[in-house]
Amino acid sequence: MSVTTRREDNVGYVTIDSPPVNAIGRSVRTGLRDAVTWAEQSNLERVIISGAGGMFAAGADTKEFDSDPVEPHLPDVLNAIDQSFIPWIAAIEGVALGGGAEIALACDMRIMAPSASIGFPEVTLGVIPGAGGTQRLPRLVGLANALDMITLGKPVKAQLALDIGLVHAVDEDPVYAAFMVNSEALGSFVSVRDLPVPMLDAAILNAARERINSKSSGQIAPHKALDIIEAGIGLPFLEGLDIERKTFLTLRGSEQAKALRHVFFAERGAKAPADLTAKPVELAHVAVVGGGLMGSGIAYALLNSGFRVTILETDDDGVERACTNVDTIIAASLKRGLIDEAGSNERRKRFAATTNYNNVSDATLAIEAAYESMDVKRTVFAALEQALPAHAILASNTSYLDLNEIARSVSDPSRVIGLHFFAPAHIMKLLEIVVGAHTSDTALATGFVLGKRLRKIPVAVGVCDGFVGNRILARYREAADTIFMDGSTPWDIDEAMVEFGYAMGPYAAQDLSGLDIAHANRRRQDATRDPARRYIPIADRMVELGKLGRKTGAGWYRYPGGGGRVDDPIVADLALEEAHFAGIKRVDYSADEIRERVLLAMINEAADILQEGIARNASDIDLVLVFGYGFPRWRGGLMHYADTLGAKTIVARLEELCKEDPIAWKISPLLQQCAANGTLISDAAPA
Ligand code: 3H9
Repeated sequence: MSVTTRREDNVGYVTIDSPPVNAIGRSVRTGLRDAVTWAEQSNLERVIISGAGGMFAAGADTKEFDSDPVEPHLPDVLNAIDQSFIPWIAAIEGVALGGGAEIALACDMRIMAPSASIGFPEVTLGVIPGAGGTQRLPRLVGLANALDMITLGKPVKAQLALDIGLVHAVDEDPVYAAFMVNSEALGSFVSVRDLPVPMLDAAILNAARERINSKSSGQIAPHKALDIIEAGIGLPFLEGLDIERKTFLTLRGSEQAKALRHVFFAERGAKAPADLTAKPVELAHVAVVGGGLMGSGIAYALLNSGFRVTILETDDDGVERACTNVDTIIAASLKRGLIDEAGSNERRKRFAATTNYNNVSDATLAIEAAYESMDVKRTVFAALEQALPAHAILASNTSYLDLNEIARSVSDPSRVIGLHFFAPAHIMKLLEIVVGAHTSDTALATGFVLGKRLRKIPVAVGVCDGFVGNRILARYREAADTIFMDGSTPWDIDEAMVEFGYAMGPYAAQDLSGLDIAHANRRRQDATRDPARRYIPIADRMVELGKLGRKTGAGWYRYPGGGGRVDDPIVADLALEEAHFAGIKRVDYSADEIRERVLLAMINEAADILQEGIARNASDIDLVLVFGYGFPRWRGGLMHYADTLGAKTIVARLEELCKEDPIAWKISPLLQQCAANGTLISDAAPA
């Protein structure tokens, strides 16, 4: 019963009822097709279509995209609605997305609730609208608006939908409003397909093409959407519909669409494990230790989710700095229209900064974001143990330090967990939840609940140097530095990775975060580094030269006058020198070779991470890389990408690379197993 029908007098009510999001699968399509026949046979005066549970429809059921399309097909069902002699009115609450929005476009009239939104997010799943969206929307809202909505995939709110002519009215009760529409007015509405096509405007098309090139580089679907919209302008409606359908079906089976579907479902799967039944600690007041950029970002994220927050600092200057930092974020959010005046005042009321640990005696969670030093952490945790209630959870935001050692600073280490945020903490979606040797299920459950309340993507990870994300990042940089020293330049490596789909390459990214952080890590690792492992000294030379990145005006690149980056021949010379000292004969790597080496190094490390149980599964690694480290979403994450190469191919290539350096390229046993068994890396589980 995915679609229900009922009549009251001569009005028919058709309700899409397919929880949780009214996705349009086969049974909904069948139900809608039958509803058209029912309405016509019942000789109704009008049909009002809405969605159950306060949600119109979330679009096609994307779970069906992995199998062949099955009749009835949505475009045919919508053509039947469109051509019906009974007027249909779409009453939209919640969201009308993708195929849901296309249902609305096939109706004669559309009414939205003020809080509802409507849009065509198909390109975010690597496809284009496949049930008339590319042909009906330009007729309804004009070329520029249609290109914006379809190629960017961003839904619009009711008021904007009204302003651009996408809907006829906005009403608190759209179903009742649809019932009240005057019959004469209803009869005067023209079906969207019969509206004139917009003029072909080269300037608008070129602007959209440029925007796609800059914002959606590497992605096929937005370009295809533009092409089909453009082609539709010169074609009769049904012919336009036909090329749209063919393109939709081709894209549906493409690698990019599969990758984007994988990330979509992995994101939704990022939740507490089903067997985690412990009750989380109740959270109302959270203490944050340290009001630097990370601590204040965490504090703001907490304020945004309704918590009372107190930042703990060591002295008055620290308190003042913390207040200024949080205030700056509040003011920026206000300026960007993310919150209003009342919201900013209310957040300020829930915030305090102090040096007095007694002020957090009712906090049930503390998140330490202090300086990355084990001594500092030990002192902080001992103080937190004294100040907070005995059941409170004590979390560290450490990026690299051993959580188990931190936990030893308190008498009950089961209270200690890692909550690794990514800067800026109020914006970045990833949250690594670090599970220590003694972390209790209560602490873990609290971490997941917090992640959900902060609307982040929580991923449980185990303890090791760098956890999942920074450990792979370290290998990424090591591989890049080796390529640089042995025959390339930072700018060639950056360009190769941007071509792969990263917004910026490893060197440009490091210039942003600063070379000193990785330097401090290398010094920390000196004592435990395998002495037989090749060490690339160029980054140390950079620090000696004071080239720490953008903040010093020069890093891997130069930033003359604080402006855009330029290649730096001095940096290129460092590699020549070091290669000369080491007696290395440099080679000229192609962009493909650069990408291959860097990505294989990351995949190999990630496979070890999975085998060691530092990550629970391959999808979690994909989430970490996509949401914390800029790995292109449309490649599906590192492990999904690895499967597109295939474990056999990867291992064969790693065997070649092993001949160059058997330590750096030591092949992960997990990859070897997958290659030998012919199984997917994404299906592999920790040993
Ligand atoms: C399309 O329409 C193509 C057409 O043009 C052409 C057709 C011919 N399918 O996100 P949530 C599941 S392409 C299947 O946590 P929220 C989701 O996996 C489609 N399942 O809730 C989760 O399952 P679980 C274009 C779907 O309230 C549960 O529903 N449409 C779909 O935070 C709850 O989801 C889109 O791209 C789906 N389409 O957000 C919209 N959508 O509980 C995609 C959701 O087992 N969807 N599920 O983990 C969304 O943006 C959000 O889910 C939505 C709700 C805003 C609707």
